Amino acid sequence: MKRTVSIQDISCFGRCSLTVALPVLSVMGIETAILPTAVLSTHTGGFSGFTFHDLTGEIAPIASHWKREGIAFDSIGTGYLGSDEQIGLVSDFIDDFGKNALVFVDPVMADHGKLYKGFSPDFPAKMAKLCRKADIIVPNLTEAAFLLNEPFVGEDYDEDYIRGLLCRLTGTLGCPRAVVTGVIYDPARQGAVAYDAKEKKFYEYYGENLPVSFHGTGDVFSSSLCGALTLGADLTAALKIAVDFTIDAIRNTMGCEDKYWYGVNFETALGGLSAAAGRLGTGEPPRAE
Ligand code: PXL
Repeated sequence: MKRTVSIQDISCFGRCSLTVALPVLSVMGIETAILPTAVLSTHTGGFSGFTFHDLTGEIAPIASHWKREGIAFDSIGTGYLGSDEQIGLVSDFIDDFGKNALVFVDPVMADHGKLYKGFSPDFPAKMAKLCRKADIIVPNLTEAAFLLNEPFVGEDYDEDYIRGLLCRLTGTLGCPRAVVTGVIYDPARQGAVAYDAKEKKFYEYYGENLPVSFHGTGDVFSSSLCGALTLGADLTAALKIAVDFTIDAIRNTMGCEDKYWYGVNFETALGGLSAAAGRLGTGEPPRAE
């Protein structure tokens, strides 16, 4: 069985970060350890008055205990990190545990052209340094612009822009693969485009562009993508699994837009994800059409 560790906060309510990653990775048949970086009553995007209990001081002691136990991981997945100090500690964790592991960094910090609440303007440069240690990074278009210190182009882009962005992400940040999410060329389709800088090859996969927006869909996408890659899927199969799962989850949440910040009903799409993950490596396509 593959083993992963997911490093991000626990937002107790509001389906994102660890409350998404743990069930998603588990249902894909992956043993999932967690390294919680903070406990919040809810995430920060849509609720007011949330609590925040910082767990930065726990990261190094947990890592040392795992070292003493000889615990190793097939992959390390990182998500929302609340401070520069946490980025430094996670970077040390990757040095200690990442030699034989796939290092998957989701540089969670921004959306819709803006940094999330609580992040200082110099945070993206620190996150860019962490991305250098990754095998693969998964920014949305806003995060990609912040990582590169470029203006956010909004919806005004074409295929050349996306391909250039991916080349700049891998070239400037120094990670071999990058995926950008939320790509829409044709208003009917939405998906993800990836670039493998060693192969000099692009990959893309699109599904239906549903006319709704919910909080937490990035975490649904990235945890399923991390799971598929951990199971040995190539980028073609992994993008399909993650995009299809995310769109299923969004479709199953339509009608709940009045509470968009409660996240998506990804629970109702876990059965399909489990089946798709189970078909990986069997020579079958990752998902029945
Ligand atoms: O979904 C990303 C995320 C994770 N964790 C916390 C957040 C957010 C986005 O707002 O606030 C605490």
